[in-house]
Amino acid sequence: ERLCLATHNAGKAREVAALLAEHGIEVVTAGELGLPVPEETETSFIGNATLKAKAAAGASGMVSLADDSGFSVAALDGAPGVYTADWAEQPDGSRDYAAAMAKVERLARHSPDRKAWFSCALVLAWPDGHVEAFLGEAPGEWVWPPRGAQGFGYDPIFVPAGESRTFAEMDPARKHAISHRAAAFRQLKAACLPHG
Ligand code: ITT
Repeated sequence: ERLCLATHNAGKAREVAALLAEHGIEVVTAGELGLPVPEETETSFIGNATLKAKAAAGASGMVSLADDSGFSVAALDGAPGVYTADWAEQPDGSRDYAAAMAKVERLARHSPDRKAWFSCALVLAWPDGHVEAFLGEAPGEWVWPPRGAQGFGYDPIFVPAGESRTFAEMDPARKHAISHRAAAFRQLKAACLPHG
């Protein structure tokens, strides 16, 4: 079985590929296939994941899986949320996550409320237009300064509920057991992957 992974983000691709590999599913990414990057015009994780999965299924003719995810801070009314990647975007198109994390700290440091969460929408799209959508969350707190070098994106400033280490301080297997991506994947698995 081969699936198109509708992402151009290497960190995500690594995590989703690892989750799928346990089920014997091989992936090829939209980046590897040279598919165009669709513009994310929706205002929800599910909306953007649907748009990316459908675009990849249409262009590749393969069953395609998209991940739209983000980081939310309670004191910022859920920002950056669907704009999590945009907060890291530089004028030259590259991404600076140290700057994005510093922006979170600058805007949220005055609030005693440190609650934060990651969200992950996973959408599977078939070439015939059928879609299945799943949403997972990981609750926790944001911390400052950033800690750890594993993972990607905003992992160095997020400590999941009940843990003392940031996602970036955990080994990948631990993050995979408790992450927003793992929560969404468990639902996808229950609904779509053959059992036994
Ligand atoms: P694709 O659309 O090509 O998949 P993207 O990076 O643009 O890649 P999103 O629009 O979904 O993806 O943006 C997600 C943002 O949230 C991005 O900046 C990530 O770094 C961040 N993010 C998502 N999951 C994360 C995780 O598990 N740990 C840390 N940061 C994460």
